[in-house]
Amino acid sequence: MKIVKYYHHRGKLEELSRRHSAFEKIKGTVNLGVWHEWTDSDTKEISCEKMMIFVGKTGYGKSTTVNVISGTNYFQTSDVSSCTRVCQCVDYRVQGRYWLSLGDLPGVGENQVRDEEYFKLYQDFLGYASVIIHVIRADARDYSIDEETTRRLFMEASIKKRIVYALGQCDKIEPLDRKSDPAPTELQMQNSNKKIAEVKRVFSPVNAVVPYSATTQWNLHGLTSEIVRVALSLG
Ligand SMILES: Nc1nc2c(ncn2[C@@H]2O[C@H](COP(=O)(O)OP(=O)(O)O)[C@@H](O)[C@H]2O)c(=O)[nH]1
Ligand SMILES: [Mg+2]
Repeated sequence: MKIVKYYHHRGKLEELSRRHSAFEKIKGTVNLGVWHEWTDSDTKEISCEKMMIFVGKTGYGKSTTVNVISGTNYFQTSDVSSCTRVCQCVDYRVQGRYWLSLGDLPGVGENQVRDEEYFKLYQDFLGYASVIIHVIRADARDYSIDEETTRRLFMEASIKKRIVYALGQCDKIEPLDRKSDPAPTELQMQNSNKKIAEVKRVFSPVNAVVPYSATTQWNLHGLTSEIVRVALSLG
């Protein structure tokens, strides 16, 4: 299996943990658990990685989420067309040759031919990823493509326990509110909790379903904490 990723940035873990303190916990773990070996095709340098990949339907906010978590603008985002054709990453050095990598994969649900290509791409990355963040949209009513993704790729117990369901775009949950405070109102919270219950019923997740908004950054820390928790719980 040959998988290809392009990195936009290689920095230090501190860059990330300054923004989201949960990532600090990765620091002392280089001698523990599973790290995947990776050979850079250009430099032939061998590194050990924990990779966290973002998957899901196109337009759900995967690229926006990686941008706001990393505090970068490397990942192109779009309302109209999917921008990502390969796995694009930002990498952070934990220590020595140990790296943490955040990867943005193309979104499915654009058209059938492309979906087949992307499901294959997801499959190739699944064995390699420490955490799989399946982005679902809080204001979506139809989960058919998300269910198909789950049915085709995420049924095995060893994969299921690595998935975090990220319930994105919570700022769009009804009833919409124009106030400047990013925190959802009481009524939005109630509807968000109903959505979480629905996602749990449809997908039977092993780990938490985390509501958040990439645009307002509401509960982004909740999301990064759960991602790191899953990464460390699996070693
Ligand atoms: N209101 C709102 N819009 C968002 C949020 N996250 C992403 N978007 C918008 O949704 C569109 C698609 O986002 P993108 O990151 O390109 O989705 P991707 O195809 O899953 O990578 C863009 O116009 C984003 O600005 C969010 O949390 N709230
Ligand atoms: Mg994208």
